[in-house]
Amino acid sequence: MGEEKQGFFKRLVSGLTKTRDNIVSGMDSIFHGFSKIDDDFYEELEETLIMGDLGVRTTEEIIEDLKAKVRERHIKEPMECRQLLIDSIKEQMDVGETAYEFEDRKSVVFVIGVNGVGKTTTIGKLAGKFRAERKKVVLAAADTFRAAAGEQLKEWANRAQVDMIGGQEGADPASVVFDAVAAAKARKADILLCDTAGRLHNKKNLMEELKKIYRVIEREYPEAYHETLVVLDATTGQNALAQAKEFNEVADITGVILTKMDGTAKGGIAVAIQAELGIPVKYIGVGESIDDLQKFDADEFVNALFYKEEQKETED
Ligand SMILES: Nc1nc2c(ncn2[C@@H]2O[C@H](COP(=O)(O)OP(=O)(O)O)[C@@H](O)[C@H]2O)c(=O)[nH]1
Ligand SMILES: [Mg+2]
Repeated sequence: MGEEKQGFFKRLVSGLTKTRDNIVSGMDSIFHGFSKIDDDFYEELEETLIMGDLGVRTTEEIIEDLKAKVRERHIKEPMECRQLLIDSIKEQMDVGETAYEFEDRKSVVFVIGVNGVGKTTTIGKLAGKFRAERKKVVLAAADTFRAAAGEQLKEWANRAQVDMIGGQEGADPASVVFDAVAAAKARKADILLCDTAGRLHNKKNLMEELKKIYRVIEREYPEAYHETLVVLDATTGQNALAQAKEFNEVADITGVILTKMDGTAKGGIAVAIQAELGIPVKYIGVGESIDDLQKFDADEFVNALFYKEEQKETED
């Protein structure tokens, strides 16, 4: 591992402490506590995975896969199931090539999600990241529902040193996007990031609003690549999964951003979301400051989750 990568991995490991305590400690005591692989063993594993927020459906698939592997390979020792289980979880999370294509293309990124999940903060972090990569970024404050929302995004725009296009409180979000597209074109921006209001309580409205905005983009900015990212608060566990499903019904979600992964024991929800919806988790939020956003890599995530201190010497 390169130094940078190792630092990143360590941060991931420490960020997942609570999730690891929640899932992996329980699992390791099952692996140690059972002397043979029987129904009770599988049942206890299943319970631990469900308690760890991996979701009922994903858990069942993981256990079935584990059983098949144990049969095929004539495994007898419960401890040998640890690695098999890790492999099964990784396979469940496989969504093919995770696309970060938009990062390298001229693109428009829509950020949606219910109130308080961390949309505005995440846009600020993304702006900071792209700006550090010397990309030209424009922000659109299309959350015109509250004046404070535009002011909050403006602060992030200043912090990240990028331009922001806003509108009056109550303005039509599509008209803000229209202005932002014009600005992005005029300034030859690489990425236009759009903040939206979190109103899911009226699905039909949201769908209509998004359609209207997409029409503006298609007409005014046909050369841009589209990305619609839904932001979910990891601390809400199963509720985050339910929100992802609802948003997926009204919009073509191309990715998920899981925020507040710092200090939650419910990080296992990343597995459930990716396995059940087949939509990649692209970034995770691990704090409130501008650098607290990481690219998500399922394999690395599972490795960090199952990381043991004694592995350290052999990997260094
Ligand atoms: N600990 C932590 N807090 C976060 C994270 N992302 C956002 N927040 C906090 O969540 C709260 C709501 O964020 P905001 O961006 O305003 O949510 P929005 O309503 O979806 O735009 C703020 O207090 C943020 O600082 C994260 O990754 N970790
Ligand atoms: Mg906001």
